[in-house]
Amino acid sequence: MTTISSATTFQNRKAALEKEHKTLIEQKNAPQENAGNGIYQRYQNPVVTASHVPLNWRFDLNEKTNPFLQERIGMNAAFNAGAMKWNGKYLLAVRVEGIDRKSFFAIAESPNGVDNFKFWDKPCVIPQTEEPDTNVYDMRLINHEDGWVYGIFCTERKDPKAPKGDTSSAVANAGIVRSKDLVNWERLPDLISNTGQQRNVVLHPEFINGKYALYTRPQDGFIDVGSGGGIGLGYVDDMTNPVVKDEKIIFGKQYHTIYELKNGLGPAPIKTEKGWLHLAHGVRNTAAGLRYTLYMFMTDLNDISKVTHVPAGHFMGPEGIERVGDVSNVLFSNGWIEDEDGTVYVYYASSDTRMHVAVSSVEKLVDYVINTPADTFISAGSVETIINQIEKNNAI
Ligand code: M1P
Repeated sequence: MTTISSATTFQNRKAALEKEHKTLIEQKNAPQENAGNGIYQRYQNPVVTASHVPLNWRFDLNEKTNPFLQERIGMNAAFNAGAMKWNGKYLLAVRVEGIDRKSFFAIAESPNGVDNFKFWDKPCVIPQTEEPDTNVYDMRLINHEDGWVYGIFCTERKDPKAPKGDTSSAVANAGIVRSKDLVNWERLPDLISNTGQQRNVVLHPEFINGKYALYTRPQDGFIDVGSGGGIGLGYVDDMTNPVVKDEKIIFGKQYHTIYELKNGLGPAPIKTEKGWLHLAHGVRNTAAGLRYTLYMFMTDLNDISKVTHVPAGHFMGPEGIERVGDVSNVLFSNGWIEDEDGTVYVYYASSDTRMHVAVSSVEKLVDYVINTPADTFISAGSVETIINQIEKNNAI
């Protein structure tokens, strides 16, 4: 009987792991081969997964201390990434989740926006407030006109009011950091609002009447938005003292829609000649649990509280492999990039597990948002909308 020496095992395993990792990172991505819907084109491969996390984050690579080359720090998922173009590169601020259930942020960079995403050397170090975050996730990156890049994320801590023995109740709020280089992050105080817990908070990229404008999502509980909910809008005088004033719901949840149970804004909006383009997620309940889809809407260029266009239904819903993961039947997006030529890279996560990209353009998205029929909220209305289209087509 032959035995494999630990040295051989170590060296063989190291070579095999490095080869697998390189192949994964360097795998070319291409648009899916179908005619699609004319609005966006999904790409074939996920752009970032837990397996993209560098080997030296996961493995102790010292043969003396790890002779079997075991994975010491496992990664569970890589999803819900903020996005921005930075020095000509496409960056994702990925929510990486370890197998210890803790999420953290790490920047992955691609030369072309669709493949070759490589993580920077180390995960982001987020300074703590007086009360440490138990978990942080879903960072939105916003290049604000004040010259700072803001990262607004959800910070979660144990609910101090939870009854004894309740080890799962939590409180969610918006944590805020800012940076000039995306390496060194300055922590600002957490958001101060009077409307309960907060998640999916996003900073508008421009000042509005000299104030910072924040999209919010007030909620009564950690998961249930309760009587609260909807996408809110409020104003902050100074981000170093982020007290939200005049918070009003600009896009509420609505009966028998894809945002019946709750909704939340995705990335910061894109400015176009016709209005501000928004990407959001809507949640409805089903016998199989919650279903998260992405939807779009537009707000007025001069009054960002005024919703001007809302296409009916979802923009993207989970398909195929996207339907399966740690939290199945979920699409979530908190990052997109508008390129100089008007191309839009929509980065979306499926089922709280992996990141994908779909490619569109400002022109196509504006056409979609403005010219897609709106929801009539009743079946008879949907039939009327279809018949109108058939008759217009018959008249061509
Ligand atoms: O599990 C689905 C999503 O649930 C939450 O989003 P929301 O507050 O809108 O329901 C977040 O935890 C999000 O990270 C997660 O993807």
